[in-house]
Amino acid sequence: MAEKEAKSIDLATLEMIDKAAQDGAHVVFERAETTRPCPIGAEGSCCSICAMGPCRVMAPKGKQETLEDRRRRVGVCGATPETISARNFVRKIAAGTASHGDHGRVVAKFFLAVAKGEAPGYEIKDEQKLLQLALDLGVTIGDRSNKDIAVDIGNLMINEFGKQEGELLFLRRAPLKRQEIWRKNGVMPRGIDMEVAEAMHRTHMGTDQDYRDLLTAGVRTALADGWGGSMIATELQDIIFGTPAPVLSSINLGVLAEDKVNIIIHGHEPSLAEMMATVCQDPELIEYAKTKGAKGINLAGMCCTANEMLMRHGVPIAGNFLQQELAIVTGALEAIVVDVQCIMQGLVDTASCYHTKVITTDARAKIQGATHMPFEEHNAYESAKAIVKAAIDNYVNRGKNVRIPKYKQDMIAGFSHETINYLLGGMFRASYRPLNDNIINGRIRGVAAVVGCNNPRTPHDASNLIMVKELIKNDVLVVQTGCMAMASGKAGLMVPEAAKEFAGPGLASVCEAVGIPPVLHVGACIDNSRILMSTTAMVKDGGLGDDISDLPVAAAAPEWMSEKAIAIGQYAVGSGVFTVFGCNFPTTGNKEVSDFLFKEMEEIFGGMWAFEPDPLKAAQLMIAHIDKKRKALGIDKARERVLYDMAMRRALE
Ligand code: NFS
Repeated sequence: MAEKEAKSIDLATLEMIDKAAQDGAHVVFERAETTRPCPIGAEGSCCSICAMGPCRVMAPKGKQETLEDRRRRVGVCGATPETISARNFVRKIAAGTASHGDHGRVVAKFFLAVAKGEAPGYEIKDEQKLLQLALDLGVTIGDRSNKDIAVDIGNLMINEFGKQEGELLFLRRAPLKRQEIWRKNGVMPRGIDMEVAEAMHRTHMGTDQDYRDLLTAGVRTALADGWGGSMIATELQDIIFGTPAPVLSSINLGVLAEDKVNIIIHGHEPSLAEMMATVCQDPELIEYAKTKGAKGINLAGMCCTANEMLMRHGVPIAGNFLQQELAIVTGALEAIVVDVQCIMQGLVDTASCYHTKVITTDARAKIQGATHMPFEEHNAYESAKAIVKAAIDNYVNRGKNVRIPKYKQDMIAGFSHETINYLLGGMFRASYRPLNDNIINGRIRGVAAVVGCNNPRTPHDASNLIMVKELIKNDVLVVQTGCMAMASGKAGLMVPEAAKEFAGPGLASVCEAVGIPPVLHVGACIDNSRILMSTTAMVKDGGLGDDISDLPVAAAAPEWMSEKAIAIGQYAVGSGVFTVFGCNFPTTGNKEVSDFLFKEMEEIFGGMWAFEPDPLKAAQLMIAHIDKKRKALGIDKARERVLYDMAMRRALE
């Protein structure tokens, strides 16, 4: 049992790991045992960017290195371990930024198509957000139609990707002091694609060979993700698909149905998912499913697409990253429909033991052995319908070897930046004032973002749970995205009742008054841009300093695995946030590079990285950082509960 628990703390997951073993199906948990990580690559000490290598430049373990040995510990070209480590790190940032950016680009082009009426079945859903964005971007509103305004916005946003000079438009949303820090250090991103291309060039053999310069340039690349590609994706998706508002749904493999056609949609870009949600309610298709002996169609999500559909439609979530193959192992899944990112190639091999169809839909992401059914946005309804039909046709092939774990849990999702604003301040005086006031009076100690992936190198969901519980127990309000949001959802932390059970008295009293859980689901990974907007709103509301780095906030990715997570970490740090990663860290082989990330960055950017694989200790580091910021703001003394009148509020500012 102990060995089993080392794999996951989620009972549905453990049950399906057992079933996979009985069925002879291979899954990630088993592969992680047979394929051990390469210790040289893991610490960032392998350079494989040219054919003179790969060069391995590990420091000798446990003995003092002579100066001469140190001089010789370089790549064939003479690249030092610092350069190699920094290059590897920046390449991860570039890959992560490229992924979020490419997602943002597809959304921007799609947005323009919707605005022009070229994407039938889609429309502008959030007019208020459209107009707000027009104001932010300086697009004329006047008596123009929403469509015309949207066309201008679409063109401006697409231009952000290929721009060659100037600054990305959303950067001017940041606190002024933050913008000054970025300008002073030369890290204001210009065009999103340009930053990625330049990062790839800088890290090419024989180009930038000063690790501090490389890592600083990496901040610019990463900011082009957070305040660029990711933010563009979030903003435009909200306008065409709707800005999330709180919605109740359920999560875990138990959301699959015994007697219906089960379809999981997995990946990241929501345009297909949106249409799938509509098509699965088509009476004609439901009737068709009945002709095959099913009682209906059951759609569920996996990974970040799941977050998107959950927030906007209440579509249940089948699981997070490490559960994708296990959904097939239930034997009850007719189709897993995927687009881009975080899709394991192992799905196809797992599916070979069951009847599940793996359907790829995006021209950029095909998988050998899967069925490719292109999703065409200009013919969205019909292409989604063909996919659903293929799943229905597969229902008759479902075998007898079906076991759906009984576990599922209620959760509330959809706490967008706008929603938090309304919930706290009310529809007519939307504001972060009550949050700031509660931080100042000490009921809420601070805010922590716990985000990112699962990683089979650490027990599935365990670090998240330990960290989040420790934070809320200490009155830290937690906001979550990505697969970590799902981990907390499964554990029952995303319902209002969790406040009473798990939160400290101060946080619990605020949650009770507002009617929110102590752990807020903010969205998919690209929606970490919502957290940037929330921190900015906290600064602008006053009383907590004049920059993001002054706020009593911290961030963490306790079970991260993807390059996107590194890009997110770097833009959080570059935006002034203390950010701690668990599991492992890709620069541990080099002290100089780690020192830059963990210490020097604080002097330059006001935020810094930390690495702490023990989630309890990591939570304590976050709390200590929050307390440090409270002290600097002069709000560290426990305060009496006082009702603020206007004069007092002004005095606070
Ligand atoms: Ni984020 Fe989403 Fe999950 Fe990690 Fe993957 S799904 S974009 S990368 S694994 S949180």
